Amino acid sequence: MFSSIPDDLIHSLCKAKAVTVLTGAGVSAESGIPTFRDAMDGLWAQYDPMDLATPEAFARDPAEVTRWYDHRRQKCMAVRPNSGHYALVELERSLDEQGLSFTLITQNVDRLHQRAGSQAVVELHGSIWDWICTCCGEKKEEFGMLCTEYPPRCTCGGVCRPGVVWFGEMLPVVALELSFAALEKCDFFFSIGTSSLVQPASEFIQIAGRNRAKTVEINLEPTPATPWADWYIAGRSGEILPGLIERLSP
Ligand code: BV8
Ligand code: ZN
Repeated sequence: MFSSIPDDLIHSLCKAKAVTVLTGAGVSAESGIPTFRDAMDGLWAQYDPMDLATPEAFARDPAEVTRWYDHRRQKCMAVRPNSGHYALVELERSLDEQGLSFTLITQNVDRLHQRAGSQAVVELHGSIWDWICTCCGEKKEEFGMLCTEYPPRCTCGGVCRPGVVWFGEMLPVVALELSFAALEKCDFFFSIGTSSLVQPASEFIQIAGRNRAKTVEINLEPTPATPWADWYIAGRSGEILPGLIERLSP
């Protein structure tokens, strides 16, 4: 179970004109996708994601890195969005209906938010379903398709890499611009299911707070973001979010 949702949080959210949400791997955990800090399973248990999710790892062994991503893609294909994803779809719908603003910034690459029906999604770290040719730069989205060769090849013959942002790589400019605009505009900010250890997403709650937004963190455990949260609710997002969104409906 989780700690209860404070009335003043509900009152503040009901008055919000622009809501920005940041999600991390914890939001997909209840769908069955291991978080970055969970031990990887089976064949990959002895690997540290922080080592594999780097340009150096791909340069060293593109076949191994693309096998790892294909293994994760299989997991993503086998699971469904959970009640936390759907609660965020409901929040977006109700704000849209009132002509109010909603932006969902996700660090996740699994596209479960979009599969649940979220529309205004900013993929800060790209998508595990995209392949980008390292030679001609062509980007292909192959949702639901697994690799037949490792690494996959482009029609130009070039080697393809996963369409995600690796550690040490710059974030997509458009995703960053959309994120900072949403942080500037929002008067209510959620940080949900993230350890708040990876920059620049880990600074978003501070930016929102400095822009006078009310901030809430929903996470299994406290994080470096917790001191910046007006409210911290410990628990599972799949349990907390539906109850929270339900209390908004008149
Ligand atoms: C950048 C895509 C400018 C790939 C990811 C030194 C050298 C080089 C770089 C750096 C450096 N020091 C700092 C940096 C910057 C670096 C960084 O922050 N490193 C950290 C590790 C210190 N950042 C970058 O490199 C970024 N680029 O800054 O560019 C630059 C460039 C060069 C040098 C300096 C600066 C790019 C970062 C993007 C990396 N790519 N993903 C892939 O997926 O394979 S990051 C990846 O890990 C995820 O996308 C996510 O962002 C992160 C994991 O974080 P979380 O999502 O928070 O997941 P985690 O498992 O950690 O936590 C889950 C939480 O949920 C837990 O707290 C848990 O308690 C909770 N939870 C679990 N279940 C539930 C739950 N909560 C609620 N309900 C539940 N049911
Ligand atoms: Zn190509």
